[in-house]
Amino acid sequence: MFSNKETFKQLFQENLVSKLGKPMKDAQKADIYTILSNMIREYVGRNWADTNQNFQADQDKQVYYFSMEFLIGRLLGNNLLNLGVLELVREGLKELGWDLEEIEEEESDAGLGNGGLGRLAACFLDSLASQQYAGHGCGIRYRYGLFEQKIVDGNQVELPDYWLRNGHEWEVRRPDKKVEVRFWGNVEIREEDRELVFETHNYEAVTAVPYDVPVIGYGGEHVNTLRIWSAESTIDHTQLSGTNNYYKYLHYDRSVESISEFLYPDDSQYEGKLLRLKQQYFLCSAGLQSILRTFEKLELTMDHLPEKVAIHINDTHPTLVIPELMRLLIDVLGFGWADAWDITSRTVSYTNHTTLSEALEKWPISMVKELLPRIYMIIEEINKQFCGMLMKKYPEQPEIVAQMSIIDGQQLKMANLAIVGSYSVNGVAALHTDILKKREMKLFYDLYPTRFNNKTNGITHRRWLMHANPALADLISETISTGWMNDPQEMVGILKYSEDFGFQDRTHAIKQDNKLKLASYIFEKQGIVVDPHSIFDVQVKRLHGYKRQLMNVLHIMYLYSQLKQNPSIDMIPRTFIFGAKAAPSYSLAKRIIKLINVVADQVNRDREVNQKVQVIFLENYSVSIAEKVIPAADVSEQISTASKEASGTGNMKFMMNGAITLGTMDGANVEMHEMIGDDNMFLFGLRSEQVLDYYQHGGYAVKDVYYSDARVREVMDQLVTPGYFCKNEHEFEDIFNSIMSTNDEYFVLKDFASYVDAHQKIDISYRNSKEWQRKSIVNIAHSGKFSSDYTIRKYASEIWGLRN
Ligand code: NBG
Repeated sequence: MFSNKETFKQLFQENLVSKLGKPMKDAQKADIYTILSNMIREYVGRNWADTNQNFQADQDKQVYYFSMEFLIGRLLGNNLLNLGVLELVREGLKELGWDLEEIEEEESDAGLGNGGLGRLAACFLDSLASQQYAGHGCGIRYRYGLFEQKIVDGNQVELPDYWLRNGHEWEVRRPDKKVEVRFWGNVEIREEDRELVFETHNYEAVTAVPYDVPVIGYGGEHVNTLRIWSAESTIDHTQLSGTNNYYKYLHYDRSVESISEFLYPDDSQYEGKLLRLKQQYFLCSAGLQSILRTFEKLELTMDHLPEKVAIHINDTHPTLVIPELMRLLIDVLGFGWADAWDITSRTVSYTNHTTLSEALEKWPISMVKELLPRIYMIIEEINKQFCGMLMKKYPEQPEIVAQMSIIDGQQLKMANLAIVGSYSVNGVAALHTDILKKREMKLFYDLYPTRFNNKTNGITHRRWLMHANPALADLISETISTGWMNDPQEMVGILKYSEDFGFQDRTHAIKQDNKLKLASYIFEKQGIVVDPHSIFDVQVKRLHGYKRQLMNVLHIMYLYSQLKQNPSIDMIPRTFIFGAKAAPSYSLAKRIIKLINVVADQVNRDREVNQKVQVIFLENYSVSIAEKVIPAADVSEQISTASKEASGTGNMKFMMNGAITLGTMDGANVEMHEMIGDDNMFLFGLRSEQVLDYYQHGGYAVKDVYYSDARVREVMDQLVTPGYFCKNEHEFEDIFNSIMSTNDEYFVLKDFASYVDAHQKIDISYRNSKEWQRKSIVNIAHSGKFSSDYTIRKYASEIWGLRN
């Protein structure tokens, strides 16, 4: 179908007529998008079916990646790329009068995730399929993705993100594969043939209907599945009679549908809602039932499950797979406890993504007991046996048993359950794993030393370089040939050109072109003309205290006041670009968004200053905006308080696109530094051991810094003094207090001086264009190591035991 441009064009036009009844001249952009994506889905249908057939025939071990979030973004461009027909289609469409990039804009972003954790899951799917692993995603088909952010008067306003408005061309509804998930009820325990039998009565049944999305691997032959579940009511409409029943039914129907209604907009903050618990169990139960069904086709006994199936849980959100698998094995399939536990704990593995205590999930016991009575009984039993073992091991230390217990007073600690019930626990960067082992999870590490391991995150170079920055990808291929596409570490081959002026000029020209494109996007969206020759200094990520967007904006306020005092300061013009969503309930984060916007407004309007500094807040940061902004960045701000950012993945995307990191020694920045050294990034701030030491001793004396550093005092005071940035002293008072009265939890003031210095180094370094380009090339050259292809290979061999 895509064998050459002419057949593509012809088929495309035929499809347009047969599917939409339109000739080419009447077609709209949306029609072009619909037809094109439809054609691709049909085209991959065969390989999709073949991939599944082969799995069955070869009895390959399958991995199922359970995640409450898959931030997949748009699929059209990437699917064309992976199928190897991107250029053919681009040219074919052009001849038909359409621009592929504009058509891509027609697709709504599937925003089924919050940030790094969800995007990681999406990169992993791409790497699994592209390396022909049998690895599938298991998630929820939320009707509303992460909220759409509007900025109104500088404030974040959240609107529903109805991403399914125009349908989702990539999915296939599979009603034949539906399963039932049960909530509430009461458990009856009986004895039958001297065995205990558990039966739940008076439960509420919900139908889980899967929608399958093909995950097309690079080369197009291998197609895995992302299966996302939707909740539907179970009652047969025809059985309803009488008004009362009708209203009862409506009520039930609403409550069922709400299960897959929306994604919780929290990032690193725990939302303890009943509905969220329902969502988690819904995913676990539906996903597991469908896995067992597939496994049964192999006609092996269940004790072979761990040889044929690996279930991975992305953070603790899907931890209920552990008791749910126990339930299915014991109550449905008749296994005894010990065998069921053996199978379960050899099947499940777990990734931890954070050490922030507010993000560690804990559920109220009363809620779990009521909503999932049988599951709760199983968790209680797991805990009883686990604590029994601990008491024998630590007879004199009840405090250790108490700390490790899964049930803690009135709460269920999900991380403890996840560790106890799985055979592998991994952190997402070397430093993070180290902190888990030595501090946060030390007791568990002492108990199960071989269970813990590190898997540094990665990003798919196909989306983040080949698709987002095709000119750079072409230049690399032209220079070292195309081997890097399948083995991205080959990109180190461009190192030898890092001092070649011709090569430098070309990378520079590509960056410049990307900056121009971003500048026109900004103009189109916000009517602001930015200087494409200024340094594009970018911080895009979720808004959170520890990520320290506040430090960034305080530095801009400092620059502003310097420029007001002396408008002729010699500095390279700088455009500071932000993009960030705040959890709707995180009020301090929302105040910081307001502050950024107020500062932006003041700076951009001030003619004395705006030739040198401009500030842009990109509304509604999303995967597709990331694809525009990252290739255009000169400086990548990765400035979290050391020890707080588990890994970061944005840092890797920027590096791959030649931006230089301004960062702390945190998360994966540490591993970037190991490869490229001090010369090729701008490091500043406290190290993680220092931060952790301070925490142990109650923090540092914030007032000392405030009183001793006049720059700090000036910008802090501006937060509570009417003037350039605030209308009245209360407007940003809570931000001021968040630092001064919580003892600056995130060390914003403590790191401020070294952050200012680092910015000055950037200014000096950028003046030497050759030197800057050299640094940029070194970054690109070494970024291949962060391709998620390698990360996935490690998961596959060291955790899942998959063959490739
Ligand atoms: C996030 C971390 C990031 C990390 C991603 C992916 C959560 C709970 N954690 O540092 O904050 O890069 O996970 O591992 O979202």
